[in-house]
Amino acid sequence: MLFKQLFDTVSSTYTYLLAADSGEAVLIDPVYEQVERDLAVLREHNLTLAWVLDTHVHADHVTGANALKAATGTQTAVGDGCNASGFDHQLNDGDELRFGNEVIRVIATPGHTHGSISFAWRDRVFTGDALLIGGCGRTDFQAGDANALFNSITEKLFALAEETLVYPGHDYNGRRVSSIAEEKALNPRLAGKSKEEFVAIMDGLVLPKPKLIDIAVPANLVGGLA
Ligand SMILES: N[C@@H](CCC(=O)N[C@@H](CS)C(=O)NCC(=O)O)C(=O)O
Ligand SMILES: [Fe+2]
Repeated sequence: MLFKQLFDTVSSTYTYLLAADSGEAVLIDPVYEQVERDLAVLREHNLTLAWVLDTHVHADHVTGANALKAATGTQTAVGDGCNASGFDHQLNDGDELRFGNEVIRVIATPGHTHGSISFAWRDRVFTGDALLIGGCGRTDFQAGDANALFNSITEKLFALAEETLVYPGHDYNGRRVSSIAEEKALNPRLAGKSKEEFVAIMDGLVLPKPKLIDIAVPANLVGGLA
């Protein structure tokens, strides 16, 4: 097994590389500008890219899905609820993805966007922007819904084993990994908060829109630039 957490400094995005002993690999949330880096890592470790998985239609960067597909012939997939047309597969809650002797389980975690999903693998979960370290994705665009996000986090993600490692889609403060126990106890938006309090926090956020949103969302609905 091989696992790597890769980072794009421009968008503060984490891309995850998972590989089975057979050499079949998965990339979660690749960034278009980092495709050459990702291909180099695959070559370096003699890996075959089996899947590119996007946790959602990103608003802040263009996905590397189509470019990686053009370069390697990989299959691409995104959440069914994203209504994205450019991917090979649309994923739903409970779906299982296989690579070598490894299995990834899809967990529907809507709220940051309508189609946001998380991926559970071994002792870890890749939460996209549903659950961030000490925070969560904003809910003010792409059919975001703070009520739905609260349910996704508290009923789906917090139901995972306490020791499950949480690998987020972004971190803007240099943090790399957390755990379900840590987020339950310490996440300021969630620890000891009712749904009403969480929704009030999310409604009260005043955030500028992502700089690339008008480029990224249309591109990502068709799998990104080729
Ligand atoms: N400054 C960044 C903002 C990125 C942003 O809004 N990120 C979304 C995820 S797509 C988010 O939920 N951020 C959480 C936060 O800023 O609290 C940009 O312009 O791209
Ligand atoms: Fe996002």
